[in-house]
Amino acid sequence: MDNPNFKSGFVAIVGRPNVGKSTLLNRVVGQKVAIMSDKAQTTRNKIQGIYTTDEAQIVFIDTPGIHKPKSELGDFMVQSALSSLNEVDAVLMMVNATQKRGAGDNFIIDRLKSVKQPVYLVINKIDQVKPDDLLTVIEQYKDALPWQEVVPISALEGNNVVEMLEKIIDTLPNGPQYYPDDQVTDHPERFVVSELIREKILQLTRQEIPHSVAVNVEKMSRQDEKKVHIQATIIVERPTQKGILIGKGGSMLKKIGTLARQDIERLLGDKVFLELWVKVVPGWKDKKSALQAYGYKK
Ligand code: GDP
Ligand code: K
Ligand code: MG
Repeated sequence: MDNPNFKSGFVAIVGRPNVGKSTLLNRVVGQKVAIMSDKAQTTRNKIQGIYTTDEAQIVFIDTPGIHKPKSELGDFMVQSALSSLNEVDAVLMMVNATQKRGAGDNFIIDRLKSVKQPVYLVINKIDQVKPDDLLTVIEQYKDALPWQEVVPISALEGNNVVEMLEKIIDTLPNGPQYYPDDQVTDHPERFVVSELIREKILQLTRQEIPHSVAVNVEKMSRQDEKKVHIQATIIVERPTQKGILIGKGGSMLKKIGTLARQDIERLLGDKVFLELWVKVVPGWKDKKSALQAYGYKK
């Protein structure tokens, strides 16, 4: 039976890099869909996480950090973040409770001034601050915009997250359940898989491999009932980067593959055979056609 009181809507999460947007999304949907890293700019595409209860459904859009573009790819990121704000029912502006309000926060606040939908200020990482310091942070932001609510949370530990979701649901319009109960993301599994591989590259190679690395899942097919065969290409800009990624006797690539495979197996609930290749494409991130081929669409 259709529930006429069912509420639903789309909610964008904005905030500068590393405030905890992906962590919140992962907590809310209870599955690893947006990659996490202690480095900035690991989220490039809009990733939707879907939260469904008996009464409501929230479809989250995890936007890349809004910041001044440095390349074609950077420009894509800003455009994608800004355009999503005009298509949603509410916006969560996330800030870091352990840091002072800075230029990066102000840049985003300026852009939110034109948003008509309710904007919530979500102060994250409260597990790391004393109550008095939290009050100081609230003081810094409370008059910056006509916030719908100011909500302190810990995305990592879960403090106040359910309460925040209930507040959001209260202001959502009545509407249909857009996605089935068991769906947590509308991105094809391929994209999530490529993001999991990219996450391992960034974790294991530290500074040597820049964020311009791309991962393209070429093939994903079920070999038999219990095994999925995945073939993916890692794209870098220089031969030296290729060397680092492969490592001595292939050791680095093997490490990346093992860690990524474990995460992918958890995601798919199946055994996985993962085959990784490394390819050099000079200057790929400034080429629009390459961006499109690797799945970054405007
Ligand atoms: P994003 O760039 O905004 O998506 O940020 P991430 O979700 O990737 O988080 C960046 C870093 O902050 C990661 O190391 C997270 O583990 C950490 N982090 C996120 N939320 C919290 C939190 O509530 N408390 C603490 N202590 N760390 C957090
Ligand atoms: K990040
Ligand atoms: Mg992120």
